[in-house]
Amino acid sequence: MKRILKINEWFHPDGFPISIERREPQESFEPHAHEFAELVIVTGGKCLHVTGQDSWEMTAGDVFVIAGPSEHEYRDLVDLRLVNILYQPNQLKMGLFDLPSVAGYHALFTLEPTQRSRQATKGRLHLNPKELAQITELVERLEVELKTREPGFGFMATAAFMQIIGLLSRCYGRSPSPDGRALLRIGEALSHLERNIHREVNLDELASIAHMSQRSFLRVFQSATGTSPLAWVIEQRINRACGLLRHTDRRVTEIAFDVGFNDSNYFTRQFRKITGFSPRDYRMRQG
Ligand code: RM4
Ligand code: NI
Repeated sequence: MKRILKINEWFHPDGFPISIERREPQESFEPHAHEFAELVIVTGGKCLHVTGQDSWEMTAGDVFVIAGPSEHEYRDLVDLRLVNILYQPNQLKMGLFDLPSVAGYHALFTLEPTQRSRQATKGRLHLNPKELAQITELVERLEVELKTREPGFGFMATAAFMQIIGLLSRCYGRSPSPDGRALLRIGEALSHLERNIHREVNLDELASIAHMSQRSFLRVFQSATGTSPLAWVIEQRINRACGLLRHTDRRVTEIAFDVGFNDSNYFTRQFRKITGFSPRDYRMRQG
């Protein structure tokens, strides 16, 4: 049976959703998956990183995210050093403000990890020494907050974490690897969808942003996200609707229009399909 690392074993009992595990060096570790997401920053040495059927060599500067049910393992370790930032994505507002308009954010935090859970995918982000030094400094700040846990640490730690993901998302945009560029182009399309979530965006528009034919765009999109552009948009809209149902007292029909639907019955059907509840029941349970 495969080992799954549990939230209650790897996070502080106070429930704060970010935690750091430094491995200097990383010892060999059996194949495992996590109940949380893991942002891995390789700071030194090398090894063979095995995910599913495939493996690749990783070295200092490599950064990748393991999320969802993906299994991984390190083999042939040669003085490997890394920092694991463990986080619970559902407990954090990851895509705050304009972060979703940064293509690298989608590529690193959603596209690579979902692709990796279905097929072996090498991490494409490789930091240069200057970038690695900047990230290391932010990681140290995060670490101090998590260690001292002084009043306000939750806020300060979250701020440092956000700076880390923001900077990494930007670095991804400078990623020269060809595979990385292909994912970035899908990331650009996702940014565009996100910015225009209130209107219908057509396939033609998306394909031209991604510099692909409509056919290859659909294929690459499906392989990177596991879903179609339309389904992706609906899911984003329903996510937003969930937030509005929880945090405002706007009426369901108003919310349907707020998030970009122009038919509230259709909204209710899609909402039930994705969450399992009607918008009203959802609000009652969450409230
Ligand atoms: C291990 C190894 C694993 C990570 C745990 C938290 O040493 O780095 O990948 O999931 O730590
Ligand atoms: Ni792990």
